[in-house]
Amino acid sequence: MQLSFRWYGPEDPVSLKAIRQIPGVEGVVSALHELAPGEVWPQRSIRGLVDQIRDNGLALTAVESLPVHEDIKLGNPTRDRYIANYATSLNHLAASGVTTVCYNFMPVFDWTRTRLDRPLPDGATCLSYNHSDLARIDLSHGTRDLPGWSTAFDRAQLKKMLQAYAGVSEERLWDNLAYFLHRVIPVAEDLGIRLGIHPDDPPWSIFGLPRIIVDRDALHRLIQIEDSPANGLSLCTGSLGALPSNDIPALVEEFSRMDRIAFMHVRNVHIDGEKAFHETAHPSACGHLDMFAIMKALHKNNFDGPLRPDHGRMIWDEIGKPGYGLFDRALGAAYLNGLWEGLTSED
Ligand code: DNO
Repeated sequence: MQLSFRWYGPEDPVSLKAIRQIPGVEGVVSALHELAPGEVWPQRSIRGLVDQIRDNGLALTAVESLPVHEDIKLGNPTRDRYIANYATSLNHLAASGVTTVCYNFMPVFDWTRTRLDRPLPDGATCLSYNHSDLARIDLSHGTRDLPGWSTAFDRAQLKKMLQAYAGVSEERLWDNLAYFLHRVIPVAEDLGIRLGIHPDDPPWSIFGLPRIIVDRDALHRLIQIEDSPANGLSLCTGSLGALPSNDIPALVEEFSRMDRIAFMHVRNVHIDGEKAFHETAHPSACGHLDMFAIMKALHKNNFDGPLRPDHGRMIWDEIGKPGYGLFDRALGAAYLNGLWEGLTSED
């Protein structure tokens, strides 16, 4: 595996220098965050990002994310133009040596939580989700009251977006995903790029919107749409792990054996009840996932793609982007590196 760390670009309060000082971390996962979904990623900007990372002694091990425009998810007639742009961006990324690209197919909202600062008994804070709290959020005046999304949509924009999805069933969304993959996977394959879909987080419908990348059946259906190693997964243990019926070590074992994991997000989660969870520190003892079993499955199947610790708690009075501070993620990286060293030295 290539141990990596998410970096939000020059605006990130966590510097490349700090990331380089985390033992074992070889690279960062980043994106051109200033561009809107659907825009072509210019060669020059990609090269600038790659050079800046390299000048700091690291590599760009994956792009997270190259976002999919809503018109593609909706199946609107304009989608062909955005798919062509996507293919152009893939070409430009390949020209700069990028080989792993993460994306998701969640309508309107990416990851969603109901609290960004839930206090834990030890004084840390974490991200958490409770479906009944979500149900109480009033979207009639936009996303104002939705944690993490407060400035994303005003009332009119959100209304329009939710109305557009009213006619999109889960099956329609699958059709739209297949339409997209039939066009971009052959391009990625030719370029030597692996696309990895990120599961829906949380893995169930929110606000009546369809969400489809939620469990083992969905992952199988996805990889069969285009039977190519270029059509892979960004397997996120915490997203899928919010559903106790998802056996995470078994999924990691199964899909890494098939060589369909392009990218790994490894974090732990504590289930608080039905459709309710909070995020914990990475070690197995802190949550419900068996992190050793996850790393063991990857090791056994010679996983050599990028892997990153995922969200961290806020600890040691750090102030930063919820889920993406330095300290707890660095502890996560060191822990995952330790598990890996243990596995490797047994070879
Ligand atoms: C959350 C992340 C996601 C992920 C996208 C990938 O912290 O894992 O936002 O980057 O869903 O497209």
